[in-house]
Amino acid sequence: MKLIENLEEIKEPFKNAVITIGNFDGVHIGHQSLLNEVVEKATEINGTAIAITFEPHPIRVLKTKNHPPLITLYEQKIELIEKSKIDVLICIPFNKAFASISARAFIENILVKKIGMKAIIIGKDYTFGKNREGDISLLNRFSQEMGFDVFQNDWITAPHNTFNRISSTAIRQLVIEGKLTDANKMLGRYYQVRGKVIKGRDRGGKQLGFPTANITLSDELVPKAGVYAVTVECLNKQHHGVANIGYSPTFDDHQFTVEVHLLDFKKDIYGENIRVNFVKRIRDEKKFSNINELIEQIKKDIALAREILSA
Ligand code: RBF
Ligand code: MG
Repeated sequence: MKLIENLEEIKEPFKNAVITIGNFDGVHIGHQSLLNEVVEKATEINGTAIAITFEPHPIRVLKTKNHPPLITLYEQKIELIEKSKIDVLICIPFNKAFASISARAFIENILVKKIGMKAIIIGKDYTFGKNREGDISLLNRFSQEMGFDVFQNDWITAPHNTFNRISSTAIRQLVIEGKLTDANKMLGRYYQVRGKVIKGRDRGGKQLGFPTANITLSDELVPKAGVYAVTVECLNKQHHGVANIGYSPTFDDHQFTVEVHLLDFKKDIYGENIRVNFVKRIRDEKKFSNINELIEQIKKDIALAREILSA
């Protein structure tokens, strides 16, 4: 996949460009189906499969207060889109000036003239351009005059819970509520956070016998406090583990931490960048009346995590 992070890099239109545009936060199974359709259509017409997205995410630029936490930060989004066999990913630097371009000018000058759009496939609720004027019906109006086809990608329904369709909003909500099994179904993979291992309170190993790697997260979206069965990518290997998210209420330092205990693992990983995949929620965090009760509970958590992760 070719990554283009600046429109100036595009010197001539792509051959038979089949395009999709979106924010693709999470690159969930709905986005994946859209990207697959683009790849299929491009293959049919011997063309170029192109995804266009924006960086930073437009909600970061247009909505300064209370924007929702992103499911995937830029790097992970690129990695996930790359898996879809898209030929070219164009990440348009997004700012207020760009946001003020009319939908018509965006379609005509950028999509058609610069990129060479011959077909576009977008989700039915997607809007773009100044005042969000750009949508499927506007594209349909210009399609003949400007010479491209328009296809609508239908929503994928989510049969298993309260949300009736796959969406980034639904996934954020599920992760915040700790409903990782449902979130994972919508993502088509395990929800992942990334971060660096930092020095903790030096208590897990010494007092409890279960050392934990404490993580400063790069990610914004953190699952609800509690204990989870996880896999951890670290030093180019995948390990099994248990994560604890929360305030460790048995102690009274009231410090929010995200920590993982790796199973059958002894190395020092301070300073390493690691990735944690949330496979399944095990339980709520609890305040124990003594350390031994906490230790007994952690042993049970580990046994359960082993079962979950070996299934
Ligand atoms: N601390 C608590 O106060 N309550 C808990 O329920 C709790 N559950 C944990 C489960 C696991 C699997 C792990 C690894 C840690 C847990 N902790 C819990 C956090 C523990 O107190 C912490 O790792 C040590 O205090 C070191 O920071
Ligand atoms: Mg620790």
